[in-house]
Amino acid sequence: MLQDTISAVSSPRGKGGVAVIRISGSNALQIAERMFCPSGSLPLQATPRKARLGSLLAPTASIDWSPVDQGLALYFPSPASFTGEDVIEFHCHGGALLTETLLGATFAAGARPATAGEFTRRAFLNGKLKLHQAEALGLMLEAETEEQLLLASSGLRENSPLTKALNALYDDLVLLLSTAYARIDYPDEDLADLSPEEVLTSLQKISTALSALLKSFRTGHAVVEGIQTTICGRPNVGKSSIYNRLIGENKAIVTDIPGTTRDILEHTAQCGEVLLRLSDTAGIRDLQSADPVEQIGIEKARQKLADAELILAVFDGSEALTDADTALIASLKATLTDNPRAYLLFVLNKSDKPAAVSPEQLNQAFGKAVPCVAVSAQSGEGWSNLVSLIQKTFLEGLLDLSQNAIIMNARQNACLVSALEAVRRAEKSLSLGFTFDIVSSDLEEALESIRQVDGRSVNEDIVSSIFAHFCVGK
Ligand SMILES: Nc1nc2c(ncn2[C@@H]2O[C@H](COP(=O)(O)OP(=O)(O)OP(=O)(O)O)[C@@H](O)[C@H]2O)c(=O)[nH]1
Ligand SMILES: [Mg+2]
Repeated sequence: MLQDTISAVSSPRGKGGVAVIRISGSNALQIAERMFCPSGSLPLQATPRKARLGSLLAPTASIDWSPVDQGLALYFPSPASFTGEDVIEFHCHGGALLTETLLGATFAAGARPATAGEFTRRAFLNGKLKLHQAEALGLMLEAETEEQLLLASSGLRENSPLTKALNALYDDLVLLLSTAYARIDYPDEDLADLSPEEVLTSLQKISTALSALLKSFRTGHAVVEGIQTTICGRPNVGKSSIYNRLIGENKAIVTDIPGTTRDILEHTAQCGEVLLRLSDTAGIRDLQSADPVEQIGIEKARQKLADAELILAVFDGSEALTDADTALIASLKATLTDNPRAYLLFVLNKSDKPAAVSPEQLNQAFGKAVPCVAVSAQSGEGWSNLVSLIQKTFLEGLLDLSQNAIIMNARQNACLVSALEAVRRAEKSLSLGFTFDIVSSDLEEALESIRQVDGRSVNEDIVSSIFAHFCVGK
């Protein structure tokens, strides 16, 4: 499969100033010679990595191969190209029909249509990109926030903090394994390498590094996927006003009539460097005092709490706590038992008015201390405290996205969790005095998990699923 030559339009479809057609594979140059006539005497082959002006030819319905455009061609000989294969790029005028006609010409000259992500997949298979770098590239193409872009561009660098951290773990594990194997193969020899105590110290160093890396997933997840956030509270406390201020638009209806919001409203919001996937919900109160439509809304609000990662429990700080508030606080205790990953934050809204509730009262009702911020959704008072509390919680102090090694997806996280489990098993075996052959099988497992993160060893189905998310032409 890898020997065939693929082509695709690498710029977005539709009308544009310039379009880029990319060809990769062993016949790329031959195809370019069929469809590109360079100006000047030198053939394209003689000028690698240089933009050459010339005529672009294509067969049309009425005439055989003939010039259809003037454009540029670039020839990147293997292996110094994006895919590691011979690559040709044509830059033509960006007319939709013109681009399709030229793409058709590449097929007529021997290329086949590239599948989604196939150029990047070839780059990975030819060792030009590690798997986690390819994932960073995927994030770069999808990035909608500045933070996602920063994380992606850092992850894409050849010497990214994540690559360095993975390489260090890999090298340490290989060194330990070679020690273990030397001891298995030559048990009677007085080997000058690591003693069991030194191996244990190295294992502890590896597990500390793995734990630190795993902690960074909280940040990666907050930046890449966003935090599922549910705003809840009794009616009229200002949930929708908080939602509107967070998203920066007046999307939710705000009135002084309790029970205004019925359906769940959803939107993303950038909160400092954290992306929130926000849900505004119906005010939760005793079902008997709600009409049938509101009752459905209350049920939906409760369901939204079950899978939240962040719960903003809102209270009207200008009014004494009501029965509905205390009932909600009691139900939140049960919610956190069922959904322990949720992070609860109390928001005392309407701080522009005289305070009638204190954080201590809320803590007392809840039974333990919960972080609390006083804000006014109306005036914006206290807003920066809310943003920095959320940011501090989810970024774990890893604010420099370009400098810290940050795991950016669940696949990388799962591999590193397996690596840590295996290293911990090895530590335990060693401290219990087990032989090196037991320890080495755990170390092999840890090494295999690291190999899966960067793609040194990875299952074909996983590779296919990663590249299937890319667009055609990438
Ligand atoms: N003074 C003051 N009034 C506020 C503030 N936030 C919201 N309000 C007012 O409180 C009332 C209710 O606001 P909403 O945002 O609709 O409250 P809600 O919790 O979404 O209400 P339901 O959807 O009915 O559950 C409106 O009259 C708002 O203008 C605030 O910070 N200060
Ligand atoms: Mg509302």
